[in-house]
Amino acid sequence: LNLINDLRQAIKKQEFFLTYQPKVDLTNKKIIGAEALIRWQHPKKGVIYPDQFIPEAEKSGLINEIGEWVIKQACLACKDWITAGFKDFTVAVNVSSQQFKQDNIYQVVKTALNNAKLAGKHLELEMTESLLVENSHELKKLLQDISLLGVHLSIDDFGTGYSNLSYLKEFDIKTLKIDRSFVNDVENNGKNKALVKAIIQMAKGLELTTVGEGVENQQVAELLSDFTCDYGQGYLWSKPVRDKDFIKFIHSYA
Ligand code: G
Ligand code: G
Ligand code: MN
Ligand code: NA
Repeated sequence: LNLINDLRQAIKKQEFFLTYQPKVDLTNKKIIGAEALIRWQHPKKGVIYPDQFIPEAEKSGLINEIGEWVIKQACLACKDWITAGFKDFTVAVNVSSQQFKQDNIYQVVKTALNNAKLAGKHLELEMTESLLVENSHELKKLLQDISLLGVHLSIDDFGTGYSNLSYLKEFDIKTLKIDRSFVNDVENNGKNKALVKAIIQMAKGLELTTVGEGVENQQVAELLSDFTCDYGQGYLWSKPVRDKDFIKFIHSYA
C-alpha cells in the first residue's frame, strides 16, 4: 500500500529515469540500438530496480501511466541518437501485458512517435509470451495496427513462457529475444547449447531475427555468432547506461 502511494508520488514528481543497454550486431560487433530499462530514484531508498516495483505497478494499474512515460522518453532519446549521427539506431521498450489490454495503447505509441518525430521502424516493443497465449481476435488486430506504424514487435525472455508456439504464426512478430537463462552458460551447458541452437534454427525458418540476451563473455558471443544468431546484448558489451550518459557512451564505443 505504501509502495503504491510512493509510486503515485513518483509519477507526479518524475522520479523515474531510463537506462539503455546496447544491442550489438554479432557479425560486426557494431551497436544497432538499445533496450530501455526503467529505474526509480526513490527520495529515501535510493535507486530501486524494476523487479521491486513493476509487479505492484501492474497490479494497481499504474503501469499504464508509467509505461506511457517510458515509451515517450524512449522515442525522444532515440531521436537524439539519430540526430547525433547514429541514424539507423532503434530503441526497444518493455511493455507489460496490461498495457496491451488498455484501450489506448495504439494511440500512446502513435503519439510518442509523432511527438519525437521518430519513424515507427526505430521503435521496438518487447512483450512476453504470456500475452500472446490468449490469441484473441482483438489482440491480433491491435498488434497488426501497431505493426502498420512500422513498429517492430519482439518476444522477450523467449523460451521461458508458455510452450504453445502457434502464436508465432498468428502475430506479426519480428524478433525472438532468447532468455539469458539459456544463453548465459551456453558454452559449458550442453542442454542449453542444444536449446539455443534449435531456437535460432526455428527462428530462421520463420524469418524472425534473434537476439541472445545475457552475453557475458567472448566465447558465448562467438558461439551465438556460429549458430547465426543476429544480435547480442549483455555485460560483455555494456551494463545498462544512464540516459544522460548514453550518447557519450556510443561515441566512445569503437
Ligand atoms: O535491469 P533489469 O533489472 O532492468 O530489468 C528487470 C526486469 O524489469 C526485466 O524483466 C525488464 O523486462 C523489466 N523492465 C525494465 N524496464 C521496464 C519498463 O519500462 N516497463 C516494464 N513493463 N518492464 C520493465
Ligand atoms: O527481462 P528482460 O530481458 O527485459 O531483462 C533485462 C534484464 O537483464 C535487466 O535486469 C538487465 O539488467 C539484465 N541483464 C542485461 N545483461 C545482462 C547480463 O549480461 N547478465 C545478467 N546476469 N543480466 C543482464
Ligand atoms: Mn526486455
Ligand atoms: Na529477457
